Amino acid sequence: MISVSEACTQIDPRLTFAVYDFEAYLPISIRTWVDTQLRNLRITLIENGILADTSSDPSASESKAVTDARTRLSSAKNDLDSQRNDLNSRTEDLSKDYGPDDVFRALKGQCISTDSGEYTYEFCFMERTTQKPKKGGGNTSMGSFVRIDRIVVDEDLPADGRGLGSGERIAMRHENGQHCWNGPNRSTTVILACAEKEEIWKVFEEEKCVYRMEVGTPAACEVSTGKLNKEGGKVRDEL
Ligand code: MAN
Repeated sequence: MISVSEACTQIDPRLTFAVYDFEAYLPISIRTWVDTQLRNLRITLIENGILADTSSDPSASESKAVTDARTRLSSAKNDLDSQRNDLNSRTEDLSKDYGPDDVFRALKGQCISTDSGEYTYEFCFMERTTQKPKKGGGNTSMGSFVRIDRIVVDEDLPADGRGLGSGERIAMRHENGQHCWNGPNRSTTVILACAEKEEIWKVFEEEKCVYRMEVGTPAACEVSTGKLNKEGGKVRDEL
């Protein structure tokens, strides 16, 4: 049993002096009654979050109301942090070049692949190019997307239309892929031309670990039907 003065101290330290002498003069039955009342009062105060519950953890010095408020504050802070991160990544994304009129934004992360020679090649729009040996083994990075350029090509267009043709084309540069033994870090230029659907037409290794992919996409049709002209490009649209 805690003494009346101890119980009072836990409720309010200023009560110690007031009850210290008084308690000694009380008959035991009344002391027990006062003690029970104080216990009940203490329990009520703890249950209502006004007083800290130090019975199981003597070092606890916060009331439930304060602990609850602290938990709410910490969760609001986490929420704010995640919204800030989200805003930062959206702001960063808005400043990225997704091509004329952002035509490649909708394709971001879409991947297409084809087999060529000993490898399967994959191109993920606005992200990366990779090479994977057909007979098994891990992926080799052929570069991460860095920027969109325009290059002039001059090639015969195959009868099926699946080729670059000639004129100015969008080129997506991918750099800093896996280091090539005795050579550079792998890099890839993906050249885009108009097609009915996304597909890789050809893959070349122009020099050791420097790759070129020719890719068809409807997004390149939008670009070649005037958007480049508006910006002063000299497109000869032969598709
Ligand atoms: C791998 C592939 C090839 C490349 C060689 C260079 O075999 O990535 O494309 O030419 O490594 O050692």
